[in-house]
Amino acid sequence: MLKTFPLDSRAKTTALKQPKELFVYARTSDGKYVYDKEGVQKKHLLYYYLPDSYVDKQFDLTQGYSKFKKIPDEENMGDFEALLKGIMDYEQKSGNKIGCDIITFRGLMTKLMLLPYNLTEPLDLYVVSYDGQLFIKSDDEKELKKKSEEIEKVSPAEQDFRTRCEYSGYKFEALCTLPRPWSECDRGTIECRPQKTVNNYEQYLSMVRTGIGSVKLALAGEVDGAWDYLPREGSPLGHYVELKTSRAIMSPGQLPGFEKKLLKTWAQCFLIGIKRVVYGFRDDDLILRNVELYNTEEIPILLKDSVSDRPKINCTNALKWYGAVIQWLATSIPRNEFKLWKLNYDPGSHIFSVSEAMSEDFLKNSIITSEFRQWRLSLATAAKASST
Ligand code: 0WD
Ligand code: CA
Repeated sequence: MLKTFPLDSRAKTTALKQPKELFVYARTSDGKYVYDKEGVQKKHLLYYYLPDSYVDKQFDLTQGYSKFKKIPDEENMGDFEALLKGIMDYEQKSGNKIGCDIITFRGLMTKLMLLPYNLTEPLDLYVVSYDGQLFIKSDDEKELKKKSEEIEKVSPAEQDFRTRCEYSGYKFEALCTLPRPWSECDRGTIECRPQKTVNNYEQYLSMVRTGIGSVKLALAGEVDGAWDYLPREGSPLGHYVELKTSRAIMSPGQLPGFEKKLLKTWAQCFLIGIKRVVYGFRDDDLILRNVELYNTEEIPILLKDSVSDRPKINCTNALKWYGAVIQWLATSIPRNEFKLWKLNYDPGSHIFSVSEAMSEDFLKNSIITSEFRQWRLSLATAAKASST
């Protein structure tokens, strides 16, 4: 069975639910995952701190490049097993199943939301319908293949520059964050930051419940740090900050590229309720030149007068597409059966479709781990027993 969905579909209204954090988890520097809330918050959340005077120091964002502790690409795909463990842990503590229609990574929903702006790029996702919910994950094999093909296309010199750029992003994060709020850090911790070795193993992840139209989603996303502090009560989402680096804009010709990045950043933050973005602008030698703060809610206004056309950037339009496509997914894929589906966009034919994946039972079983299935079975049994 194949179902297609037109790319010009738009929802009439885009009623949004206020995002709410359900739980947090973290990936440690040795690639393991931890789930205890207190420990995760205490040990793994970073705090933003970069006074303006630091920016004048012209930090070299490639410093320490040779010591970069980089996680291999194949180990850095959206880790579904870890996400399911987090859900299980949360459900065991609360005694209830997460009430939502779709469970996935925020990054995948960013891609889906921006599909009308990336019509030359394929999108390959798996959807597993299980226990009344849709679990969406990336097709890791295809993602890795895309990545290695990208590398083959460019010269070794260009490849080296790209890896340095990637490093400079993580370096910027290391430079402008602290392991604890500023007031609790000693001078050494603050001043040693330029020398700190950089790794991209460590991640703080937040699972957020949100919704658009009548569809509820649980999205897991990486959070770079806290802008100010973590409140003892109330939602932490408004206190988080997203960190980015970009090439300093030196000519009007570079503006459309930045606008597209800003659109992506907006979607990324908007989806899980992150209110602030800090951009570090660097020159072609990867020297930090300028730092700027953006409020997520201001970005659509900034982009209203964007110079980019074909297609013209418009956050409301992206949101209306997202509302429509999410509604379609939630209603067109039956959820009462344990089944594997494929969600594809093909840039050649411009066809966006959902199809049943045949004879790939092992895959659906490996996506939804047996541990998770056992847990959900026991939850269903308990619910049945208490209702009779
Ligand atoms: O294809 C992959 N390797 C992906 C991995 C795609 C999407 C996610 N992930 C992983 C992330 O590493 C993380 O563990 O899934 C988890 C949750 O990610 P998310 O928040 O849903 O992902 P997204 O919003 O796409 O990206 C958040 C951050 C990125 O920050 P920037 O500021 O660059 O957007 O996750 C990292 C990156 O730090 N990240 C990646 N790092 C290396 N290769 C990649 C990637 N392809 N994608 C995301
Ligand atoms: Ca970031």
